[in-house]
Amino acid sequence: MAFEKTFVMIKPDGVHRGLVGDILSRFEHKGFKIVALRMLNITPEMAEEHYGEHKEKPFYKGLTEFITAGPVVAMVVDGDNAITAIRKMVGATNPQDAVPGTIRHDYGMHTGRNLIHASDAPASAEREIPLFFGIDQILDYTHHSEKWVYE
Ligand code: 3AN
Repeated sequence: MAFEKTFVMIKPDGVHRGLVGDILSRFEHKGFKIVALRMLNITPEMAEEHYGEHKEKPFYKGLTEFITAGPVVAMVVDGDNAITAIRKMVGATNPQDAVPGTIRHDYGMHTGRNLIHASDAPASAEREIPLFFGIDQILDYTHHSEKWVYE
């Protein structure tokens, strides 16, 4: 098994549409462990740091306006192969290309309202987690049902 931590963020559209509980429960029901969770407003500086790689793209301005337009729910999710597995649960960037059963397909319509962010690689998770959480905010505990999730 390859246990790893990934950064996940429910964007302002997910919060305003009342989907926080539904999205969180998908990760819980799958068997992932939430080890850090906070609600916050993203500042323009944080948006620039988080989405810095897209700075030259035409959608950058709209993206930073959107992500700072309301509260987000940030979390660290832990589990076997978590980065790849959660990207699969999230689905393609454009909800219209996302496969049924994924979060973006099931709840979304357009790329600029695609509800959720999840780290796309170990290097991204390592960069993104410290932008939102201090080391003492990431909890180390054993899930009581671990032996019923992992063989
Ligand atoms: P993903 O979130 O699927 O990893 P990225 O990293 O390519 O996608 O893009 C980050 C975010 O930028 C997306 N979640 C989406 O909100 C926005 N974005 C990406 N491509 C476009 C686009 N062509 N038009 C508008 N927004 C976009």
